[in-house]
Order: sequence, then C-alpha cells, then structure tokens
Amino acid sequence: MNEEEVKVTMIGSAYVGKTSLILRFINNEFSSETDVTIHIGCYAKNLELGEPVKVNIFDTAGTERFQSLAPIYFRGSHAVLFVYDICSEDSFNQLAKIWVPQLANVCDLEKMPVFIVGNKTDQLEENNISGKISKVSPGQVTDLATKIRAIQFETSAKTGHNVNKLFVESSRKALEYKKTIDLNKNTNSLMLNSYRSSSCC
Ligand SMILES: Nc1nc2c(ncn2[C@@H]2O[C@H](COP(=O)(O)OP(=O)(O)O)[C@@H](O)[C@H]2O)c(=O)[nH]1
Ligand SMILES: [Mg+2]
Repeated sequence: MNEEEVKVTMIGSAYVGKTSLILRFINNEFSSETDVTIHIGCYAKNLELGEPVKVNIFDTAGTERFQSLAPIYFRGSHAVLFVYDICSEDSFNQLAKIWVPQLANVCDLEKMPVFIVGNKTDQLEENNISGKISKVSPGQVTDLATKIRAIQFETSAKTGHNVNKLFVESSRKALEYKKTIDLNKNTNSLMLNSYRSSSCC
C-alpha cells in the first residue's frame, strides 16, 4: 500500500513567521535573519500518525503580488494554516480581509481543516515585561475562528512553543480530511461504473 501524503499550506502576511515555523518544525532551528520568501517553497517531513504519513508543507509569500496566485496554491490543500503576528493588528486584519475570503472562493471552508495561528508569543512576554500589550485582541481572533470553524493556536518559532503540536495536529486533521475526499471519490466512481454497466449501449 502506498504511503499517505498530505498537503498543508501556510498563508499570511510577510514577516509573520511562516518560514520560521516550518524551519523550527523540520530542523528544530531558528534564525532572526530569514530570507523573505519570494515565491513558494515546499518542505516535507515524515510523521507517524497511527500510520506513516508524508506531510508536504507549502510555504507561500505574503506579498501583494502573490495574492492573485493564492487560489492556485490553495487547491489540493488538505489543511490551511493562517498565520499572523500577535503584535501586529495589520497582519491579523489581512487574514480576515484578504486571505480568508480568497480561500473561501476556492475551498469548502465547512469541510477543510483551517487553523488560525498567532505567532511570536515570545514577543508578547517580552512586551508585557516592558509594559506593552498585544495589539490583536483575543476576542477578534475568536470571532474569526468561530466564523470559519478554525482551530486557534498560539506559537513561537523562536522558543518552539506549540510548534510541534501545531503541525502534528494540522497533519492529523489533513489526513482525516484527505480520507473523506478519497472515500467520496471512490464512492462516486463506483456509482459511475455501476451506472455505465447497467446502461448498456
Ligand atoms: N521574536 C520572534 N521572531 C520571529 C518569530 N518567528 C519569526 N520571527 C522573525 O520574524 C521575521 C520574519 O520571519 P519569516 O519566517 O521570514 O516570516 P515569513 O515572511 O512569514 O515567512 C524574521 O526576522 C524571524 O526571525 C517568533 O516566533 N518570535
Ligand atoms: Mg517566508
């Protein structure tokens, strides 16, 4: 039997830490000087989720130029991670106003596993110590998560907080979703075959 493969896609504005989250997960490393992702990158990791699964993680560029291409990358995804920076209200607003509607155009948000990921929690701790607070209110995030039935996560690529948990959980959900799609495909082709064999020409 072939090994299962799933596609998980990361979306969000530039600098929120998408590439850093992936590199923390894949190589357990963090750099404060990452290169800006210009096009799209694909990383893979094998996980044991009750069965061996190859997880393909697609890293995208959060630039305006990329926005028109987004639907192409969303297609075929089994889970989508919407990432924002917990200290940047703009990055959260872009999720709500740009990326979520883009995804809704091409994917069935009722069924597709979606995660909303507030990254850079380490900064919040540092800011709290120096008297500043997060610019994105938890209420805003919960409202959006409820609206699109998303699972909420808070992470830090810098400290590694919740990073493994995020990718394991999203890969597990992606696998469940893929299996329902495969099952539907098989059922449809069985129905088509039985229709063909019963409607002889
Ligand atoms: N403090 C902190 N900085 C982070 C974190 N994740 C990413 N960064 C930094 O934020 C900048 C942008 O990260 P990058 O992964 O390139 O963002 P991307 O454009 O979304 O892929 C880099 O300087 C990273 O080192 C984090 O969890 N905490
Ligand atoms: Mg990047």
